[in-house]
Amino acid sequence: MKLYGDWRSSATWRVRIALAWKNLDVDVTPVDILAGQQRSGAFLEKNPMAHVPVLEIDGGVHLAESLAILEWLEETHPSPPLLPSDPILRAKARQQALLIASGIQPLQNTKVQIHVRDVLHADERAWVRHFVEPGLVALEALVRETRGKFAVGDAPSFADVCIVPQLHHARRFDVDLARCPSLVAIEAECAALPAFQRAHADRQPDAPRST
Ligand SMILES: N[C@@H](CCC(=O)N[C@@H](CS)C(=O)NCC(=O)O)C(=O)O
Repeated sequence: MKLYGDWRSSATWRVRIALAWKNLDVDVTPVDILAGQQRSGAFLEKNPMAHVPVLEIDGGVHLAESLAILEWLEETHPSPPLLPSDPILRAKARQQALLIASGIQPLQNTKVQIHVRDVLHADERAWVRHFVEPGLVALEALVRETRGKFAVGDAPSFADVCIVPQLHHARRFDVDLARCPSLVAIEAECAALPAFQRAHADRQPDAPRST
């Protein structure tokens, strides 16, 4: 398998965590989204939406959308799992992951920030904070109902896979996490796990050496 992604992309980071959790090796091909490489003709053939990540699997099939990739990994490599066995808790884990993937991340995306800054002539960092902080406060309320050591019970799930990169991104934009103590505690639990450590943005080959 080959993963096309950017070290700083939270959606790519989700897939890296899942691959590492399931002990799957992939070749990584960096796609520099600040340089616009996701809009090259070669990349658009893999994902016409011009988003990373893309996972290339056997037979030259390209999968995009990080949560669709997580679902495919869970179906094809179920052990160790990233979803609880109880159907309601599975739905809760997916709900929390989707809250981030559909309700928060699209509003902070690089192309959105560039539009806010260069076309609307507004403060893109204030824009990000405006949407991300209430999104995380809502997630905190959901997580309080389901959490153990992790977001849903005592094992990592899709929810944690999304929470870790999202909190890292939030800090880069000075989002106030004071009202999200559960999310911060869960992030600390995840940070102790080797799979989450290997997947960290700063440890990727395309990350700047200084970070
Ligand atoms: N819903 C997609 C979102 C993917 C996405 O937005 N990726 C960002 C990086 S985190 C991207 O490629 N942005 C390109 C741009 O803003 O031009 C997923 O979960 O994979």
